[in-house]
Amino acid sequence: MISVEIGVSQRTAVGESVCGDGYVVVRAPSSSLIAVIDGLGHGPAAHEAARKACEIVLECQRLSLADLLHALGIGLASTRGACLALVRIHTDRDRVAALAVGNVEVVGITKHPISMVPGRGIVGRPRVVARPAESSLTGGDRLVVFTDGISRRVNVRKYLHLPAQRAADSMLREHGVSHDDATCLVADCRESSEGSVA
Ligand SMILES: [Mn+2]
Repeated sequence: MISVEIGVSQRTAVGESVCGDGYVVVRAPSSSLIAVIDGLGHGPAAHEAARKACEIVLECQRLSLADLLHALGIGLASTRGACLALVRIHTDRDRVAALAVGNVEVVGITKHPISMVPGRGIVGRPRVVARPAESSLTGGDRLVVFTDGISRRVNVRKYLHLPAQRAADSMLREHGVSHDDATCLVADCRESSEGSVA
């Protein structure tokens, strides 16, 4: 059994009044579901795509990641579309499943590597290809999920000494780009005794 501590930092692109990125964290007794969404471009149309995606993740939270992605594809068809990452941490089985489509990165600083296969396409448009990756998790593992408003050059290991929220804040501050919405989510796993709340 593991427990998960999550920190999120988000910033709206300079000159915009609404954020085109969105995220959802759903905690259930045996798992935590994380979605980080980048509505295409920025501004109100991107915000609407991200908002709609968050709504669908909440509605369809019980689906497998592949089925959830399918539901998102249908639900976002009326919007501009989005890139996104979906991560499910099975706290009861010490496992993780993750998939990403487009420029939302999932980086694991984990004992057992997660072989992420970057998905192609834009969710909400035809021909999206994405395959969930799975791995084991253990106490001390960290997952970092970020949109392309954070420079890809960020060295996520540099922030390992910081707790989740401070790490997310620091990565955004030091590697956020001003011309795009930016979201950085950090999930830290800890060993926890049986029966405690994840
Ligand atoms: Mn973006």
